[in-house]
Amino acid sequence: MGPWPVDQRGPLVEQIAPLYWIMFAAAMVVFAIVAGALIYSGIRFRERPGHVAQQFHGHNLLELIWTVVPTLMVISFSILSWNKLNLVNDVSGAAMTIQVEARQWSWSYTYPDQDIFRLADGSPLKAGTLDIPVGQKIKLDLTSKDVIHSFFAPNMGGKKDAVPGHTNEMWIQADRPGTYVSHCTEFCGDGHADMLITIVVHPQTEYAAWAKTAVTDANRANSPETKAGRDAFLASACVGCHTVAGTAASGKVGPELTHIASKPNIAGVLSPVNEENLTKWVSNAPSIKPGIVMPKFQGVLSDQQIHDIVQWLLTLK
Ligand code: HEC
Ligand SMILES: [Cu+2]
Repeated sequence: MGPWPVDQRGPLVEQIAPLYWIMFAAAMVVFAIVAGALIYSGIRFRERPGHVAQQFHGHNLLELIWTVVPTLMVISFSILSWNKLNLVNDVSGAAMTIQVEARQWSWSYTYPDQDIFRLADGSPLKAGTLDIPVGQKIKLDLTSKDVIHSFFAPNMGGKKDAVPGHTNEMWIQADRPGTYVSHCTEFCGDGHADMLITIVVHPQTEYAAWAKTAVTDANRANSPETKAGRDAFLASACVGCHTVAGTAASGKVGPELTHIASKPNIAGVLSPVNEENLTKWVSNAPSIKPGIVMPKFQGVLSDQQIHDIVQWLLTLK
């Protein structure tokens, strides 16, 4: 996918892009005039043998021009932006609302309380990617658990901050299926660079099938017997590095763990994938594979927590 101003994939960004180009062109014109005038006067009026550098004070016409012109520009940009902002804020008529929660350093999306998103325990589906159907207006309710983050869907919509204790509304709509990867756009700490936003746009006819798979994955990952392990996993650093489909874990640093229990080995070095080996790995991966970025969790998590996490991983077949 190209940069959003030249690769527009939805009605909202089609409205925003022309304004971007107007402002960009105006900025280029101002830059050319200012830089041109600077270079011209530097050469023309400089001090040189037989020439004293000229001094100017109180040139009324010039001062008038460089006060009035920028003022008019700022006023017109404000009016034009205000106009587009109204469009970004206009969430009326959305087909559905998805709750978006940011935390250091991942996003989680809670789908509406509707039958197709309902898990076995009655709660709505919560996932680490934003999956939407093509051609529909989707409202997003943005909030944050810790610090201020910013949600940006460049090729199909606007950008808004996710602020703790507050809900911001925006909407997105895509007119072509595909996977769109964007990024948190508010510096939010160490892991900011890894805080990706993944939006998957499904063809209308395949959306229900996606929801069904996602709910099945989530039910499996959500089983009451292994809930303690799942909760411990989701509350620890694991989520920042690993993805488990059907949960809020969407890290991209390490391999996906959605089907870890069906793998032939752990990280290519420990086999089979059983309780003993997983416990060794999670407790102290660097001692097994030196130099690895996955830290040791012995002493960070309690033995009970590691045990619970391993029990849960074993159900991810
Ligand atoms: C800083 C990032 C990071 C964190 C935090 C982290 N991991 Fe990992 N993990 C990795 C990387 C990278 C690998 C791949 C290592 C390799 O193959 O060399 C890995 C591999 C694994 C594997 C083997 C995957 C496979 O496909 O073979 C498991 C299981 C695993 N991690 C579990 C966990 C658990 C459980 C936690 C939390 C307690 C955790 N990881 C935290 C980065 C991380
Ligand atoms: Cu962030």
